[in-house]
Amino acid sequence: MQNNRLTDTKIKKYNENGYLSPINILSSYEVIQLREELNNIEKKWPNQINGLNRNNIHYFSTLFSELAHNFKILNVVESFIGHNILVAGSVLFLKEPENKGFISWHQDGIYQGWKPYNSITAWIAITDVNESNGCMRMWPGSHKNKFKKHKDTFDKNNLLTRGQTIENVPLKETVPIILKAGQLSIHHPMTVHGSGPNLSKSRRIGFAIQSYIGANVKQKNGNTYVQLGRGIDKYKYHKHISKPTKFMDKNDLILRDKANKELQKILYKDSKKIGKY
Ligand SMILES: O=C(O)CCC(=O)C(=O)O
Repeated sequence: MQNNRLTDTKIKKYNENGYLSPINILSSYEVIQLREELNNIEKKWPNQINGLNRNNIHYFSTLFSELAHNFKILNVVESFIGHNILVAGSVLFLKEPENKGFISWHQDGIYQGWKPYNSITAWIAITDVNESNGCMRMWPGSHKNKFKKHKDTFDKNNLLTRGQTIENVPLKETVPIILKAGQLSIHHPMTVHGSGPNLSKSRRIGFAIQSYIGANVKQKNGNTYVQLGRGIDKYKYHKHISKPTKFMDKNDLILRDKANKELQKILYKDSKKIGKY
């Protein structure tokens, strides 16, 4: 990798498997800063990152905003969705120690409303992640077979919005995504993936930019707010917002609330019920 640009072999691997990992992004100092930022927010404003508010922390945390706009991540993402990149959302995937919370087998693109599917999820490990603390597992090649049927379960331990689940995934074919804190894993919107509970004694934290989209991508189920990640947006399909300039700015929080309400409408379109997130 040169200047964090992926080699042709790596690009081929992503196209074959529908995911790529691990990719080194952050130093241990940067990871510690992010964890401290989270601890601070949780201590003083826990409701700002709970439930629906696990979405879009990068609207009001300058540190997480910098992460969503990290040039190394953008260099990776550019190889797959092109130079004109929009940051269209983020999610904190936090698993408490010895907790039943899990993520069922699913494909990200099914309820996101993007068209065309020129998008990518970038998942950054904020702690080490492994099989005992509930790392993601990917089903290689599953992105080539379009969308599969998802059943909404609303299981109380499921950390997905609707508890949407694909049945009969061949577990033996799935691969654990083991990462050191600061490493990145990326996946295609049609790649089947999920993760088990955290059986360990410490937290597992992931931050997903979900998603980076190409400027040519429309939202067919509602409104999405975006930030320009790189390049230009000649299409202007979405409302552009600025990056935060200070921590916990009131106006940025108001904007984040609006964005999350719009996101909820999209993710629960045609659902009989609204879940926790
Ligand atoms: O954090 C996890 O275990 C799963 C996250 C996920 O499903 C995603 O980023 O698409």
